[in-house]
Amino acid sequence: MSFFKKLKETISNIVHGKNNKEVSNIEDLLIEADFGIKLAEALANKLRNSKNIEQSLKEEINNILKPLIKDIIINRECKPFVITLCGVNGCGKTTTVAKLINKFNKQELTVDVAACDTFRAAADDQLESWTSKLNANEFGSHRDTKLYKGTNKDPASVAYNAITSTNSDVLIVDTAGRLPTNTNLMNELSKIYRVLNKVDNEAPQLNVLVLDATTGQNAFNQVQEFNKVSQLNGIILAKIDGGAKGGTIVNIANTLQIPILGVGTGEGQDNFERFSIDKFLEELMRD
Ligand SMILES: Nc1nc2c(ncn2[C@@H]2O[C@H](COP(=O)(O)OP(=O)(O)OP(=O)(O)O)[C@@H](O)[C@H]2O)c(=O)[nH]1
Ligand SMILES: [Mg+2]
Repeated sequence: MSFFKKLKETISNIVHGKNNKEVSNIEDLLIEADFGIKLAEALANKLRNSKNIEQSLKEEINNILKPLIKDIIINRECKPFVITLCGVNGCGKTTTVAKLINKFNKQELTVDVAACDTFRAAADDQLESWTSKLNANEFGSHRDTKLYKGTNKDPASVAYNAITSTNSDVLIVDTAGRLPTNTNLMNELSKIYRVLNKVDNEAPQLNVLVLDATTGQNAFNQVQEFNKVSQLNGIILAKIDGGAKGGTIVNIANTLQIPILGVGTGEGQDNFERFSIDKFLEELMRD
């Protein structure tokens, strides 16, 4: 049964039975829907005296999300404006690179990409097919004879070469997928940040975690662990077309207060939008 169906059932029991136990059922329901224990408790308490629980829940979620929904605004005075994308394997980073190049091109910004996923051989081809399609210059691919250092490229050296060589307005750094439990790979990521930061002490201007919106409770840990390596100042929710795990997203927003900078709505370069709270609530409350 969907979250909303269960919620409606519980609400109807409360309305008819005025049973206090049902209010704690709402808390359980919110926990079950991945809102996290603390937030579920806080929300259930707020809803306790509400005359219209469904409406109040929507308002509470709206209040949590609204201040965190932002667009990516490039500061044109800061050149290059560096955006790093990190996240677990397959979450949608490289596709997001393409979506961002496309978005910035429409704003008449020039974009370069640093191919810092040196882990997978196929990563090169995937990124290159996007950058050539979208006319973005790419640093560090195997066709980049000036910067390519053979196999076993150090991703931090690709990042260094890119930030010191680019003439573009924006530099997007694609990184390899990694699990936050893998210390070596997390150290490799922090080296990328350190190198960028050494060249420009404000870089990366945006440190974005790409999160697969369909990930359940584990998403909270992912965000928390990546945030420890280098403070995130944005989240992009990829694959929201696959159905978002609503509770987790509200819990992440509420607890970690990291801005949500957009959503991926498909596999194409145009499938990138501002996060819509209305659509999100509609999805969450769907029967
Ligand atoms: N439906 C849908 N699919 C997406 C979206 N974003 C990415 N994908 C698909 O998800 C798969 C993985 O996407 P990638 O962009 O390669 O993910 P990644 O994080 O770069 O993967 P690794 O580099 O291997 O860690 C691909 O098949 C993409 O087409 C999205 O917003 N919606
Ligand atoms: Mg990738």
